[in-house]
Amino acid sequence: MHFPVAIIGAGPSGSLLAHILHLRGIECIVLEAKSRSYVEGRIRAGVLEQGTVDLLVRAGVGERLLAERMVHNGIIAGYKGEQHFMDFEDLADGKTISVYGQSEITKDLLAQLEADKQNVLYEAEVTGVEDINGEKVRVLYMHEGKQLELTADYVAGCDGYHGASRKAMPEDVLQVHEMIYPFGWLGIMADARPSKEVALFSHHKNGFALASMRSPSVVRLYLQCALDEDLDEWPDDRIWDELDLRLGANPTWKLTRGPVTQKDVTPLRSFFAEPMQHGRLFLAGDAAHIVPPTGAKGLNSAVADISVLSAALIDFYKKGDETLLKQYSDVALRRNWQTQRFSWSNTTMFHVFPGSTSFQLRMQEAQVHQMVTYRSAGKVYAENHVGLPIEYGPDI
Ligand code: FAS
Ligand code: PHB
Repeated sequence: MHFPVAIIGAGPSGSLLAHILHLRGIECIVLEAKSRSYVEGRIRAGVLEQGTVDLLVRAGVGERLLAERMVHNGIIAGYKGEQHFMDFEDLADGKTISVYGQSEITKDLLAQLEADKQNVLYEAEVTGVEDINGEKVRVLYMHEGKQLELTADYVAGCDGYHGASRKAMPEDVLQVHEMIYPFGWLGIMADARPSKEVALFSHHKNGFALASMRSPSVVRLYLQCALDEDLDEWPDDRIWDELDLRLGANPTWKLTRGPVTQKDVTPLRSFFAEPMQHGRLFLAGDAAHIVPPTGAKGLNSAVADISVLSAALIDFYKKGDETLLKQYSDVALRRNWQTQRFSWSNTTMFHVFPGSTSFQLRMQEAQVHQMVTYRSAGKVYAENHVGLPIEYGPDI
């Protein structure tokens, strides 16, 4: 079997790419290691940049998103028990962010691919990508216990951090840059009414805390914790008490509590690989870069990569123009370096590093103070949070 484009992974980046290529009649196949229900059931991101919403709507898969999303016109930044609203509509020229679960986006995309009878093969784990500098790329995969192979003009590696595609990049070509943070996030999902209109990010001497949401009746909250934090040490009441403390509860405001439905610890890491293209292999999303969730950039930067990669593949197959295919890595990296910077600076501003001195804590508080007090600093923060412009979008 030969395809113009073989896509590895049916997460948000792989499924969106397949859908956009289908809209322009470019044939492709998606190979996904897991079952459809497993992929749809993964609880991950939930905050969408304006650019992500715009592309999903333009691609015709935004109807439920627009109907069910919550629109946030800013965030609240907390420090020293104070809470300061940052008005993004004022600071970022009317742009907003949307809350709509990643699993919902994945369901919408996979349903559309099925409705359009697109080639999505589930439980088909790719075990190797070869001849990426040849005329045709060979993709080896396991399906129903059989080792199979197909070829493609181009391969899009959308298989996440642990996937096969990045491993196919020659060692003498690929450079990786990484930072493992000395703390994690203890995250809970709970059935409760959100206690604020927008997300509340808070700096506290005990560590960072974040109050976010998924819907008017489901909240998602996080506490900075140790990487090896023992969840047995954290009964629900202790979590709520510590969240209230770090988020600045006071006689007139405290969190609305409810049954905790999910509890987990997530490590924090900054990682990116360059280049994002070699030969006929293109990396996108978590396959090329991981950001700590402090800026909610993971899903959004994956979609931004797909915006550029789909535009490049459409230019090639519809106009025979390879220019953007050749520029893909430079263009995608230019924006990813900025989302990496924002996620790293947000993480270092709001989290308490082990062994921090009182001077370092004061400097963090001064940084948050600067951001919520001086318009110039507030604008830089807001423009990054709502999402930086995406240089290229698909002609659809
Ligand atoms: P994904 O990892 O989503 O998709 C890759 C797909 O490839 C998967 O379906 C996988 O099964 C498949 N695959 C892997 N290896 C394969 C192989 N060899 N063959 C075939 N298929 C293969 N971001 C935020 O902005 N906010 C958050 O709150 C947030 N929370 C997160 C929580 C967790 C636990 C994790 C891991 C990430 C979180 N992220 C968050 C980041 C997340 O949203 C990612 O950025 C996003 O899923 C990236 O999408 P993809 O690049 O499509 O990769
Ligand atoms: C979330 O809603 O899960 C969320 C929000 C903002 C972040 C990270 C996660 O920075």
